[in-house]
Formats: sequence, structure tokens, C-alpha cells
Amino acid sequence: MNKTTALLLMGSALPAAVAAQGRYNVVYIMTDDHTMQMMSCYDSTLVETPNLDRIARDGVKFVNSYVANSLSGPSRACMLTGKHSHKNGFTNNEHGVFDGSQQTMPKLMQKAGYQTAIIGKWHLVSDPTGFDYWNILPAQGDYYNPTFINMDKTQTREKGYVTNIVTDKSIDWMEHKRDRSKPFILFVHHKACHRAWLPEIKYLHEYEDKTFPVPETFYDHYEGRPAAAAQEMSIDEDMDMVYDVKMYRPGAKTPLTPTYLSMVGRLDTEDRAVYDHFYDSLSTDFYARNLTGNALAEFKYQRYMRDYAKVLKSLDDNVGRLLDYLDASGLSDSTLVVYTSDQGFYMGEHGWFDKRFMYEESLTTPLVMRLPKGLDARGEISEMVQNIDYAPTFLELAGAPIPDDIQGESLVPLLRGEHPRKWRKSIYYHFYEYPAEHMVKRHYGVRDERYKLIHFYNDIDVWELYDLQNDPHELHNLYGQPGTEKVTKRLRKELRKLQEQYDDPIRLQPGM
Ligand code: SGN
Ligand code: CA
Repeated sequence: MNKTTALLLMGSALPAAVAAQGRYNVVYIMTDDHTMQMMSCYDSTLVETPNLDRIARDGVKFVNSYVANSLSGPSRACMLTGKHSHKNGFTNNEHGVFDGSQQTMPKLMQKAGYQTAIIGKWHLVSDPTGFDYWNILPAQGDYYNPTFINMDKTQTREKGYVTNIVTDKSIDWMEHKRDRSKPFILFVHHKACHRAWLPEIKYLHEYEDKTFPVPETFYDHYEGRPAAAAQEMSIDEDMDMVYDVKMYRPGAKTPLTPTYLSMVGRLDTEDRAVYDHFYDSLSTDFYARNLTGNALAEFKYQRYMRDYAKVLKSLDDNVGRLLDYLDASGLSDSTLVVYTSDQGFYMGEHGWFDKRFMYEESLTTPLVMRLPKGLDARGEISEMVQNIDYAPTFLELAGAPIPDDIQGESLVPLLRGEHPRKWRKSIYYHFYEYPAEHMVKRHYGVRDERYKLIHFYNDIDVWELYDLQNDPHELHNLYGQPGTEKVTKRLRKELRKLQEQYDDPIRLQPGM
């Protein structure tokens, strides 16, 4: 902790609640697969998210917010440790088991006198460590009547919709379960808006009269980008007609796949009837139309967008509910509220759903914060930040020392309204999960304020270079083009520097 923060935290200018307790609380809300294009304070083209926007309106919005490895488990591990994947050991969902014996931010917060709790999606396989209280979803969890794992390892099937339940449990913990003599950090980890986008029953009909604009890049043919061409996350080709799109043949002998049934079969009889009635009629209509080609692809896109938007609507309601609770309970002045997602997502850009690539839609992640009294930044923050920065930020706010091996930077100066001259001018990214679902090849890269250099490796050796100013949709791979030698050289040097700084064992060799 530097001197200014120490003074700030001890100072008499602090509101009574903070002064009595000495330190800020943190409510960290993280969703799954929520992306900036679907959050109206970032982009109001597609949907309105009034409650999420409240956080930005009353606080700050990071407009250059990135992940280090665009996948759930890895992002969660980066957040918990403040370290890149190769350091925290959780590089991919498929084979990863988080080593819970390592140093983590929640453990350091405990040491600093904080109560720590996590509710909702965990996705790191091993049991949570460093939490005084946890109540988590197994693996990806379920939308309907979800099962939770309790601290004694028993499982409880709860009645209702997952987003409401995670919020109820979070409010209940703050209101009834915590030790009020201590500051706290609460991690509210939603399943929303993960695949397969199952709406709350009361919102089944929302957005049904809305036609979402088809993204400019929906029919991308991936010229000059063989790794982009090799993926299996195309709405047209890979999105499943039953599991994802929920178009089954009503009345057919085997209309429903087992995976679909495992999600929807959890509904109570009454809700199931409402659900079936809704999708039966859409399915009947769909199969009568015999759509093919672009018409079929765009039909799938509309279904995807509508269901995702419905799931998001429940999420937005629930974030509003949590903010209202913090206001009503008098916690708002002393509590930092963070809203983010484990990564961004494709909403039809390049023809895709899912994430993984270092392209903008999935490299970025929403990040807004409502600040407690004493932290004065407001509006947009344009410094480049990454999910490895959250751990040191919370530690600094807790007045705890930030260990040297943490790789992120504390955002506290930015939250005070400062713009440190030496702030990072580029970020490092490394994605590992290949071969695996969606078949996005392994790659690492660097992004600075204007350019991006990516190296796809393993069973391919392809470089990509983008000028984000002239080509924001990343359609034109400039790598190797005449006139780009200088910028390529500069970015390659920057990439090598970051790989050395973060000590990534997979890296460019000297001279490359
Ligand atoms: C599941 C999904 C994938 C998704 C991964 C990772 N398939 O495996 O589409 O990419 O999760 O998502 S599904 O058939 O099970 O729905 S992550 O957000 O948890 O990383
Ligand atoms: Ca995710």
C-alpha cells in the first residue's frame, strides 16, 4: 500500500461506516460470457441493461478492459491469483484442476482481516480455498432448479432460476451470515449468460418481436486467417438446432437429445408446460418453413440473440436488486461494487458464438465499478487493464501488502482519478485449450493501443497483425504485407518483452 492510500483509508474524510470499520468492502459480481456489445453503457445497439448501466453512471467504466486467456476457469484463476495462466497453473478448462494450495487473493484478504465468501459458479474443479463461506454450482451449473455444493460437500437442489437464487444467497449472506465486525469481500458469480441460454420462464416472450441487426462480419470467409477458418463455433454450422436453438420436432419419436433434456427436464411440471408451449409453437413454425442457406443461418442468429437477451434481462434485474440492497442496508458508501464477466463473447461477429480468440469481442470484457466514498474517479477510464489487476486492487484497498509475484497492477490509482504516466501501454494474452471443443488453436499475442500481433502455434505456425484503427473488425491480416515491417518489428519486440516480464515458458526465442 502506498502512502496516499494509507492516508485515504485512515483519513477523517471517510464516511462514518468506513471509518468505524477502517476499510472498504468489495462486492465482486462476475457473469459468464457476458460481452460489451450486450451492455448498453458500452453499446446500446442491441439491448438495454439499465441496472448494469447504473453502476457505470454512478461510478466508472473501463473502456479498455481485457482478459488474459478468454475462457472461464483460466479467467477465474487469473482473477483469484493476479497471475497469468502459466503461473497459476490453470491454463484450460478441459484438463485444469486449480491448485488451491497456492497463494490467492482471498487468502491474503483473510490474512488482512477480511471475511471472504463466494456464491455461484466456481468452475475450478478443486474445492474453494481461502473462503470463509462458499456455496457453489457444480461445474457449469444449471439454469433451472439448480443444485449447489455446500461447504460440507453435501448438495442441495434449490427451487427457482439460477440468477435469482445466486442473488438471494448473496443478499442473505450479507444480511444474515457474515461477521459484521469485519470488512468483507463477496464474490457473486453468475451462471448467466452461458450456453445454452435458458430464459427465466417469466421472460420467455421478451424480445420476441425484436429483429437484431445481423453483424457486418456475419458472413466472414476468413481470408488470410487460417486459424479463424479452422474454428468450430459458427452459428450456421456448429450451433446445435435442439440444444442451442431449441428447435425440435414436436411430436416426433425422439425429439429431444439427452443433453437438452438434462437442462430442461429440471423444470417443475407447470413451468415445463409453459416452456414447451412456447418452444413447441416456434419449432412447429420453423420446421414448416424449411429454411436453408443464409435464411437458416439468420434464423439461428435471431433465436440465439433473443434467448441470450432474455437471460441477460434476469441478470440485469438481479444486479439492480443487489445494488438496491446495498443502498438500503447502508453499505453503498463503504463498498466497492465491481461488475465484470469471465470474458467477452461473439454475438454473431465473424459468424460466431463462443469466445477464446484474441480478437476484440472475446479479448475484451465488461468492467464497471461503483465506488465507495473516498474514491473519486467518475466516467470513463481508458487505461489498459486486465483481469490479473483485480487481485492487487482489492489487496491495496484492504491495506494488505501486494506480494511481488503478483503480475497485475493495482487499479486503485485509477479509481482515485489519477492517470499514472507509467501505466502499461500493451497487454499480453495466451490461449491454450486446443485440441478441444470449438477448435480454436493455441495462440499468444500482444495488443497495444492501436495494433495487435498474434502467433497461432502448436499444429500451425501463423502470424496475424491488425491495425485496429483502420480495421476494427480484424478482417485484414497485415502480417508480412509490404510497409508493415517496422510495426511488426516493434510489436514482436514488445511481445518478447512481455513474455520475459511475465516469465512465460512458451515464448518467442531470441532473434525471432
Ligand atoms: C461448455 C460449452 C462450450 C463452452 C465451454 C466453456 N459447451 O463446454 O460451448 O465454450 O463450456 O465455457 S456445452 O455444450 O456444454 O454448452 S466457459 O465459459 O465455461 O469457459
Ligand atoms: Ca465464460
